[in-house]
Amino acid sequence: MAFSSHVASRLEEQAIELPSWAFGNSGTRFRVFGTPGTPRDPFEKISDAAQVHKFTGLSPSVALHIPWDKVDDYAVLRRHAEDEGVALGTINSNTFQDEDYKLGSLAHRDDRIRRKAIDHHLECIDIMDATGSRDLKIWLADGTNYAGQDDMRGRQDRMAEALQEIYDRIGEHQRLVLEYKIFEPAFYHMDVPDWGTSYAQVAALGDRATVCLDTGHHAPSTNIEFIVMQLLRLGKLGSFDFNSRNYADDDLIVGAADPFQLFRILVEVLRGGGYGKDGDTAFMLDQCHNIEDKIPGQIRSVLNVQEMTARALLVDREALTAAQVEGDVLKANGILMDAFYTDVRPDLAAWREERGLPADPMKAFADSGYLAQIAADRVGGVQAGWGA
Ligand code: LRH
Ligand code: MN
Ligand code: MN
Repeated sequence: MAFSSHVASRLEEQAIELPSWAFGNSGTRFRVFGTPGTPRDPFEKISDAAQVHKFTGLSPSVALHIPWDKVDDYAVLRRHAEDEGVALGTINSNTFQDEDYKLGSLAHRDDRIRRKAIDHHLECIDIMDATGSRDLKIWLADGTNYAGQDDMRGRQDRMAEALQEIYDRIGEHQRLVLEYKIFEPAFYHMDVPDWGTSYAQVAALGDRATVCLDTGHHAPSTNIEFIVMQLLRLGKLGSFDFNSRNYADDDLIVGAADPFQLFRILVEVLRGGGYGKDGDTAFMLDQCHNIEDKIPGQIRSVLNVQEMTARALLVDREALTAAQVEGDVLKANGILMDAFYTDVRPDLAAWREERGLPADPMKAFADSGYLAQIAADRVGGVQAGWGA
């Protein structure tokens, strides 16, 4: 079986942004295991990210995290990315690694600290102007550890005011995307713990403020595809941070723990008009590779997203609707499962070859010798890590 021309052309619309930090070393609080050839600076991270795009055709842009990817001249970094065949994408702010933010950033009681956090975001917007980025992604580590530690209502109000100041500085073609997370680093409450809070905050800001859904940021057994449906229905699903979780914010390879969940999410994305040219929901990865090689880890990740997208595109929508109208529970479910159980890998290999891409990107990259090359070239420098 080959893909229909409809499925084949819809697959061409896929773009998955890579996180620069996936190419640096990362680990747990127990140990960070380094990889030979790990990038020493943002330029090398982008070169590595470009390899993923070269072998898959799926990842034309790279997200930066500030200050992890701070450089003197962002125009130079932008040109480097373009030379490598990719663009600079989302700018992620960082208000979680500075001593001043122990008790919060945009929700902090202290005017000086709130000012510092707002100014950091304004600087990020300046960087976006230089990099040509559309999205400012804000994830706040703000929260408390103990009941009574602070006034939750006051924190919400201060955060709203600070977000407004940041939003007011966003350009006409730019967006503010607010990410939520149920817990960690705060363990009693987070100031943006769920999609509802993120939605309430961005709805108050305006049209160019939307929600980022990180697939690892929910309680176990949360129906994530329901949230996808609702945010698309409300026109507020700005972006995804894709990754996979077994326990908490594991940041493992997307689709690794539960490919069926990824499939269900993509079914709702397609249904809700969030895919490709239909809408402007950005697909991004937010992952780390603690023990596996990073570039192949990212290649595997984008292929997983592509594979589940292809399966979701195979859902027979007409038959599904008919079964739903008939109230035929098992038939409707069966139609979805038929698509999910279809092995699309041979068709995807053919689809790639038709487009001048390697049928097996994992193998083609392994055969390219790039990993051995960077291991030889990058000796002696200080490797970048998660946080540098
Ligand atoms: C927070 C988060 C957020 C950060 C990234 C490094 O857990 O998902 O997106 O910016 O991790
Ligand atoms: Mn994230
Ligand atoms: Mn996370």
